[in-house]
Amino acid sequence: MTFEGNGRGAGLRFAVVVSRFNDFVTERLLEGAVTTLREAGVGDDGIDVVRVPGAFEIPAAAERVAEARRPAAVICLGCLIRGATPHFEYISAAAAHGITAAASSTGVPMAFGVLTTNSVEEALERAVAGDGNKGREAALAAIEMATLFQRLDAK
Ligand code: INI
Repeated sequence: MTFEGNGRGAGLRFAVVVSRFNDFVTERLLEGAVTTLREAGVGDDGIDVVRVPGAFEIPAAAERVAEARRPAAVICLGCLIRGATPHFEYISAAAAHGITAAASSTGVPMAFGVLTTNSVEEALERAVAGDGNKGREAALAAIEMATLFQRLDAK
């Protein structure tokens, strides 16, 4: 048998964990993600937005919202710009590993929409409206994984 997800989000609930650091970028990622969820048929009451200070805090909030609200998937959004912090590598690695661990410990799929870029320009390029927006890309991955897991769980 082949198992695959699809792009239909109607009736599902998603959580979006978004960090405020570099919010001139992350708010655009959030817009891309929410627009994509709505286009896929997710209702407004099916979208929980959880705000955290920075990318470092995303994994803990992603794990907590997954346990507390049992969404079909969690979409993680943040923005790290190299040079803005001497500990860029540490925070990037902590976010990536932490989100992976949160998905494993909760069984809830998590999409990685945390930008790690060399410049502000690179970050803005990935936060444009429409295709190319990494928040949109993460939302599409979250819908596909949520519907894939539904199929795998079906008796
Ligand atoms: N958080 C980010 O999301 N992006 C950054 O570029 C960044 N910089 O540059 O430092 C950043 N730092 C904050 C960090 O994520 C935590 O919020 C902070 O260390 C408190 O735990």
